[in-house]
Amino acid sequence: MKRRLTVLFAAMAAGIAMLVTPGAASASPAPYPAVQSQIDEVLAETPGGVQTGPRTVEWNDGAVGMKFGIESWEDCRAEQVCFWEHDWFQGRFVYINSSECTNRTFDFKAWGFNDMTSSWRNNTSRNVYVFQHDALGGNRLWVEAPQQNAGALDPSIRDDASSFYCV
Ligand SMILES: [Ca+2]
Repeated sequence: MKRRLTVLFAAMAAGIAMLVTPGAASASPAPYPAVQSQIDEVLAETPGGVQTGPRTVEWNDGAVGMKFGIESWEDCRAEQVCFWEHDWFQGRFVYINSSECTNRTFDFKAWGFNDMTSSWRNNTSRNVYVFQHDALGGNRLWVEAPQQNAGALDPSIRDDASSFYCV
């Protein structure tokens, strides 16, 4: 948090400097330019998504969301099931509240996250069943027991998850 504030203050200072000297050379970059372009991409391909913060897109009134950049294990909150883009809970991740996912089927493509999961955390009391193709098709790739996680999926099942449900 402290580092983010430092970055923010630096950006604010740069902005003030530009106001004082309008002729100054190039503008300083936005704090998370790469993140915003990733968010724009996801919004373009997933109807119903709403950007609710500098690093957050939400669906279904916030019951499902995606966060981008500087993510970690702790970002998966209580009563959430989370799927990360990279090993060891890095990169963008999708989270879904347990009440939303229970006894419903979801396709990752609804959030621009098809075939992208490399690590996961199940921070709920539910079991989660993950499948290879849309609508629980293909092989069942793995089962997430309550309060379990996987930091690095086997290459045979990494980047293959397309749908899941929770019970
Ligand atoms: Ca797949």
